[in-house]
Amino acid sequence: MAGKSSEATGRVVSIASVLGAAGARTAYEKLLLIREFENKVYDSFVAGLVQGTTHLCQGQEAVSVGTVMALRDDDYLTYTYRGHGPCIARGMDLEGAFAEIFGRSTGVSGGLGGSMHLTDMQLGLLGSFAIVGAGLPVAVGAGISARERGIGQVSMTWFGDGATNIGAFHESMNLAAVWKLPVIFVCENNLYGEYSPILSTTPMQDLVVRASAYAMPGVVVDGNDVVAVLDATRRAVARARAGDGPTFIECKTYRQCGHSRSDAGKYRPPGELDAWMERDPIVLFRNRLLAEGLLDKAGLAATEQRVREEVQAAAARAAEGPWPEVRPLHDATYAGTLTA
Ligand SMILES: Cc1ncc(C[n+]2csc(CCOP(=O)(O)OP(=O)(O)O)c2C)c(N)n1
Ligand SMILES: [Mg+2]
Repeated sequence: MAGKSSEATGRVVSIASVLGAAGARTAYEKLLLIREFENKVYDSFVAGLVQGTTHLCQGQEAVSVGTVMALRDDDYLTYTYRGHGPCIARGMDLEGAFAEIFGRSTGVSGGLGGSMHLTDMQLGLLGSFAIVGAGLPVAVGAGISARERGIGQVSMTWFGDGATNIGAFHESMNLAAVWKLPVIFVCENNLYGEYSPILSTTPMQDLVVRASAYAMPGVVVDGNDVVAVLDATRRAVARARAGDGPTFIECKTYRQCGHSRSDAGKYRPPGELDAWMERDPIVLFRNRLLAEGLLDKAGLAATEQRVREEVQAAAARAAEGPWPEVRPLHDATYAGTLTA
């Protein structure tokens, strides 16, 4: 299991010093939004509303929130099939996200992509990638474009521990390092790739060593600590904006649910899930907010209620959306005209 943030990064960081009171409230709201959104996705799946499958990021929300909060509005993001977190943290329209997952034409990708293809170009959300590792070269491309534009934009890409065994990971890390591109590589090391424990597919558990193969700065952070993630990410983003090149951030974390909707996660050793549940990122942050006096119990409860209502209302509206027609599916697939 990951150590506390101070062990992982060598720094002790308080919420107040990194986020301030307003930022702390925003971070808590974003964490809750992602958790509630996915709870509703799960319920909707059981109710038969979800077209296709879903991959939940429950337990990994602090990675999404801590990294996205370090970004500017004009930065670029690529992520994976487990990509609800970065999208919601970035401010994706909730109704549009639900509608996409429900396969409705009012979805953010016209209802043609589902849970694994949430995009919004206005927010720099270039796409979730269902092919493991496929988002990294796209992020490097966005990094080249950012560098050419010369206004300090950065590109951030999220991927799992399993993706670090994919060729595209190594090519992307290499090119980004050689060309000193403004790319931040965020590895969500949740200890599993589908049903395989990391050490059965990868010769080491601490993936940060892979950054040194490309002479790239690497940092390990407690991925269940939103403050530690944000603190480390701000440094990486500052480096990138200053023209000093890419950084690899390994976030030690854990997915609390199975790989996808069809997986009950029974391959986990006894006690492992329980131990990680005690380090639930939302509970940890909630306790620290109280301890540092940044929100009282009434403030927390009001936030939780507001987020829950917002999510429920968005899902209800999304479920009323119309189904896509054939024409947009054709136009999104072929360059030519529909003749049949
Ligand atoms: C190139 C490729 N190989 C295999 C798969 C099947 N697959 C889907 S998810 C996954 C596991 C990836 O694990 P990891 O990168 O650790 O991400 P996590 O699911 O843990 O977030 C695999 C093997 C795929 N989608 N793409
Ligand atoms: Mg993994």
